[in-house]
Amino acid sequence: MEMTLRWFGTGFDTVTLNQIRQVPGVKGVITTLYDTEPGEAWSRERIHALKEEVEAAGLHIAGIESVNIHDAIKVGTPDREQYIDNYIETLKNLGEEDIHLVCYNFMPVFDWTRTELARKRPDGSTVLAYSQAAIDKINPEDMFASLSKDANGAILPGWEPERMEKIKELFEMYKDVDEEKLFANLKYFLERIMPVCDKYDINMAIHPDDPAWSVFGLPRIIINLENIMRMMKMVDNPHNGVTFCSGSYGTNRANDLPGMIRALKGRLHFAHVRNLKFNSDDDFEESAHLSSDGSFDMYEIMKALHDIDFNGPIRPDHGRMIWDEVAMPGYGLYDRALGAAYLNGLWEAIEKSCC
Ligand SMILES: [Mn+2]
Repeated sequence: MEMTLRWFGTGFDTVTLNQIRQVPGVKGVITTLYDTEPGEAWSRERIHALKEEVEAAGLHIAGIESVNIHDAIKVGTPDREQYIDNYIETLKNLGEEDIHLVCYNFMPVFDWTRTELARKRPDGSTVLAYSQAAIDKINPEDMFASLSKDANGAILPGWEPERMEKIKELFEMYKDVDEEKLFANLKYFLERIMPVCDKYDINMAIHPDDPAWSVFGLPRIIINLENIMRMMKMVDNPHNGVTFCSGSYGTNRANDLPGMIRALKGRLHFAHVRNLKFNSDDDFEESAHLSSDGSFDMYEIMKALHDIDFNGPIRPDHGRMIWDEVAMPGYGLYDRALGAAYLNGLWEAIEKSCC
């Protein structure tokens, strides 16, 4: 595995490339062109400039998170053809710049959903949290306003203000899209992009829906092993793979995380590893990465990745906000750096004790 950190780009991230370079064991970043719209083709020039900027800091681009999917593709409207063509153009340009990993998601309307961005923990740190009781009380149109007040001025990925202005329209667009339709539209998209992925050896890594169940009555499909297997079988190409995100699949306590990892050998292209602390089955908060601070056994998760000879990029995921840092919720430097050091420590111990 290769330890990386997510970086949103100059002007969008409070964390600098020089700071990332000082995190022990981190040589790569997972990044994006944060100011592009879903559906827009990324020019080779812009990708090249991003690559040069990262490399000038002594790092490299280990993958892209995300190239977002336009709603027309998820809904399956006739104008999807143009947006898929644009996506293919982006993949071709990434491939020509020697970038071979793309994370994306296929979630309708909302990306990840949390009800709090700064829940206070007993040690004074703040974390993202989710409570089903709070969701049940809220009107989806008010979600954005309730979250943005705690965002520290950051634009949250998937929660861009211009997108949230159109929220009613978006719900209307998705009104006839059920799980079967969403699967069919994902299949159509994947079949269209696989030739360019084959040509440039690009691994597509779908990110799970977060939380891993239906929210506000919208369909969610990338939620458990059964559905992932269906997704991989329907377009059976090794480039059609997954991002294993422990914090997203782990929201559903029925998901056996190490077991899922072992079942995904060969198709698991990217890993997000973080811990959650459950207060009840439908109330959880993000904790420090350490096993003892949350509900997951992080050793078993890393051991499963080791067992399948995982050699792709891995990154610590959302961190707590600690030491008075002001940053995008989940994406401060300090706690993610602690997470990276801890995960690297687990890996070294597993490696030296196993074989
Ligand atoms: Mn994730």
